[in-house]
Amino acid sequence: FLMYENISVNLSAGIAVLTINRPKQLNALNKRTIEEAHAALKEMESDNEVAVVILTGAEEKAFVAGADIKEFADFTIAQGGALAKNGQDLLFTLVEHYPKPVIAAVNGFALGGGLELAMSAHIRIASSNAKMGLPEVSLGVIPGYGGTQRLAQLVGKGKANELIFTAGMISADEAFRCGLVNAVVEQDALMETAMKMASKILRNSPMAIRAAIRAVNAGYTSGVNGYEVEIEEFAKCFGTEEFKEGTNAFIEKRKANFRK
Ligand code: DAK
Repeated sequence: FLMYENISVNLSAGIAVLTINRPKQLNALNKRTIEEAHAALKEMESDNEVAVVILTGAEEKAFVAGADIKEFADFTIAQGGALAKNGQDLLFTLVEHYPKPVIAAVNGFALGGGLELAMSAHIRIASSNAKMGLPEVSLGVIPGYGGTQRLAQLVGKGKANELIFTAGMISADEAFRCGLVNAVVEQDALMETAMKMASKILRNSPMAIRAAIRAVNAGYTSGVNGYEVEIEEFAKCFGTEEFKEGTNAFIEKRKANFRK
C-alpha cells in the first residue's frame, strides 16, 4: 500500500480505511487518484485480511469536493465520454459491486464526483458539518459518474431532480431526512461510528454478505430480475461451510466463527 501519492490505506482488525488524500484541493478526484483508488480496491478485494472498507477524505473540510475541475476544464466531447466511462468502470461501478461492504464516512464537502463516490458505497455516514450536492449543471455539465441514477435511487426522482437542477448543497441533516445518508454524527465521532458499524458487519458471514450485495444490486440493474437473483443466491448459500457454521452455531448455542 506504500506507493500511493493521492490516497492512503490503513488496515486494522479486518477494517481498511481508504482515505482520499489531496486536502489542498479538497480531495478532488483527478485521474491519478481514481487510478490509485482502483488499484488499492483491487488489491484489497483478494486480501483475506480485509473484510470491510471505509472510504473517507483527508482532514476535516472535505470528503471529496468533486472531480478535479482544473483537469477536465478543456476536455472535448470524446474525452468527456471516454473519461466518464473509464472513471465509472474503474471506481464507481467497482465500489457499488464490491464483494465486501464499503462504508463512506462523509467528513465534509461531498460534491459532484465526491457525492457520486459516496453514493456508490453501500452505506453512508455523515459528519454533522458535511455538505452534499451535485453542482455539475452550474459548470455546464451533468453528473457523469452515475449521479443521475444513484441519487434518484436513494432519494427518489423528484428530490434528485431538485438537487441536480438547482446545483445547491444540502446539510447532513437534510441528507439524513431524505435518505441520502444512513446516519449523522459529530465529526469527532465519525470514524468511530463507521468502525463500530464495520465491526458489527465483521461478525457475520462474508459469503452471505457477498451474496446479499449481489442480490440487492440486482434489483437496480436493468434487464435483471432481482427476485430471481435472490433465489439463486439464497440457494447457493446452502452449499457453503459458512452456512453450516452459522446454523450449527445457533443450534449449539454458541457464537458463529466465520473467519477461521
Ligand atoms: N477541483 C479542483 N480543485 C478544487 C475543487 C475541485 N472540484 N474543489 C476545490 N478545489 C480547490 C480550490 O480550487 C482551491 O485551490 P487553490 O485555489 O487554493 O489552489 C482549494 O481546493 C480550496 O478550495 P476553496 O478555496 O474554493 O475553498 P472554499 O472554502 O472557499 O470553498 C467549496 C469550498 C467546496 C465550496 C469550493 O471549493 C467549491 O465550490 N469547489 C468546487 C465544487 C464543485 O463544483 N465540484 C465539482 C463538481 S462537478 C467527468 C465525470 C464526472 C464529473 C466531471 C467530469 N468526466 C468523466 C470527464 C463530475 C464533475 C464534478 O464533480
